[in-house]
Amino acid sequence: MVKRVAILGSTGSIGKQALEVIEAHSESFEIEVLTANNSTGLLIQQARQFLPNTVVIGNKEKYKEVEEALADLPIKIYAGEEAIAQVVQMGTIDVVITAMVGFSGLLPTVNAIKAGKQIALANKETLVVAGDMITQLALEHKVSILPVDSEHSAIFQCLAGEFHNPIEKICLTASGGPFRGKDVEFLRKVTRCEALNHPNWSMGDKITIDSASLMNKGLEAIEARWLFDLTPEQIEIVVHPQSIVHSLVQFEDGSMKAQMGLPDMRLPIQYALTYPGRLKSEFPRFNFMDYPQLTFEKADAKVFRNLDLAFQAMDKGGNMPCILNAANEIAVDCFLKGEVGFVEMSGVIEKTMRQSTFKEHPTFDDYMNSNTEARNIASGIINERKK
Ligand code: MN3
Repeated sequence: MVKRVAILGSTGSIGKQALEVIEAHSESFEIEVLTANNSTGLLIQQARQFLPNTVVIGNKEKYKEVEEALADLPIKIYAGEEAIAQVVQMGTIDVVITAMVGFSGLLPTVNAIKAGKQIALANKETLVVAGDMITQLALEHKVSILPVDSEHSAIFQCLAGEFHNPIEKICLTASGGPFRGKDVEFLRKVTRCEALNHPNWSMGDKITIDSASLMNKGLEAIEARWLFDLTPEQIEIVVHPQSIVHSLVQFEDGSMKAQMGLPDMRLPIQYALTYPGRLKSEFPRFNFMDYPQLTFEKADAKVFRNLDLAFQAMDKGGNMPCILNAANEIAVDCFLKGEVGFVEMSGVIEKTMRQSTFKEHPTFDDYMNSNTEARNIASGIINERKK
């Protein structure tokens, strides 16, 4: 059976790699929907190649450009964030790959779950912000959320066939990013360019900065908590600079299972699309002789304070991870614009967490409001520093 796929964020790093996977297995997949925020050139090119039923451009000002470029093809074209949140409900979609960046992934994911679509989740922020609500909703609508994030895919793969066996703990591996082993003094002088230079993975700007600051691992811990129904105490972070062991599960008998492979996002993307099966791939294979040493070390949460802040937010629960995420999105955005230093980002996030309104049992509207409030507070803190 051919699976009909919608890719939200098709011009980003995950979106492009998802299209590579689909192109290599055109007998198994068909593209129904492609969406992008701003990258019209690539979106148009992708639409011409994959001939989806529908294309959505997030930025409404770019509607005409896309419409004119695809006028000779029978493709429906819409614009705006509301349209992205609506098209996921189309009857012809089987699975939605959520590969957009940040909080904007929340509403389309909620709608897709309500419409009974399978979710291949690449937008971790959705679970960070509202994991309780999303997992509950998925349960109600009998929808599976299949992880695309490599660490979570690793755990998911280790859990195959282990349904009734409780997890004792998981180890999320982290590459440590470009600043592994550095001290705070070093981090103070870090530039945008240095932070964007990740040793093992080639990814979008936001997640690359998050990886350098270890916020990515903090967000992933929260993501894992919801995906695998864990307590914060069951989640351990281990730095593994070679990025070959993608994560581990430890069961109650002490046995540990790990999933390994070269760092290549196409593999977890493909597994999310083919689960529970696997499809043959041409991806490069791992060779032990190329990696005579796989090493593991402790994450330095004193230097990389974001990791600590993320665990604090997870422990606190309620809307605190939503606040953390909003403050981080602003901090990263401002760091990329040169408005705040690398180390200062943690200060902005910590202050925002202290100043925002805490809700223990947030509703959907609470999350929306909380996101807006935390963004305003974080922006205010950064503006204050500039004076
Ligand atoms: Mn990851």
